[in-house]
Amino acid sequence: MKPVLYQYWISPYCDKVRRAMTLKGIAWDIVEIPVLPPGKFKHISPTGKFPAVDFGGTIIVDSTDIIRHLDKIAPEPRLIPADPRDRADALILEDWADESLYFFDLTMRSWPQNAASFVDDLLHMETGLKKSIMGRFIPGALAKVAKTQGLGRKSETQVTAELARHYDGLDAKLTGRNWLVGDSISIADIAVRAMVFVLDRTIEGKALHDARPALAAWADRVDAATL
Ligand SMILES: N[C@@H](CCC(=O)N[C@@H](CS)C(=O)NCC(=O)O)C(=O)O
Repeated sequence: MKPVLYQYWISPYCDKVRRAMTLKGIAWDIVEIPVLPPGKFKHISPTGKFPAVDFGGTIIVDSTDIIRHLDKIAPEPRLIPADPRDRADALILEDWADESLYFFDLTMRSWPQNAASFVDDLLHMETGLKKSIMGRFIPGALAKVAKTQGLGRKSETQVTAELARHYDGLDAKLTGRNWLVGDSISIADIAVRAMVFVLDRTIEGKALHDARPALAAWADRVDAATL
């Protein structure tokens, strides 16, 4: 029986899980969660957060926990490094991607020049009046979350400069090496790549990515292994 991934297609956390399963050669089925009405899948994810994966009756919520489980049921190639120092580095980078880069995505996609593509990505299952009404509210809702977190209170110039510094760090780390940690692809590469993928859907994020050759070559390498 194939695992069933409950997902929002555009969620970078769901992308992490898909990439991990592709790398491990695991086939899966998908249930796409509609944005409205909320709470319809509380029986799968009591927190209302996705991804969640049903592994034949065992449901795991949260991309990090899902990838830990994948490493148990399909150990090769392993995504959480065996070496304790590499493991620590990989998990710290994963957490940085999940908890820091994610808010650059939320913030930058709420900007007027990027909002239309976000609405299209999020509401790809919706049509007509429902889509146009929801589409009007979504950028504001996104901006509210970004402001509550803090990054959304900064100017576009400041946020773009901060992301440029993060991308400079990645570009330096990846110059002359294939992967972020150790000699093989790990959870760090998958988590960071998933965030860079959604950031590429902003005008500013795409330009910053394209201007950094080591980062760009690494992104292609991760895609070749995980898509
Ligand atoms: N730490 C979680 C984060 C998952 C998450 O925040 N997912 C978002 C989509 S990107 C979600 O389900 N949001 C719905 C909500 O907050 O109600 C993970 O790694 O899976």
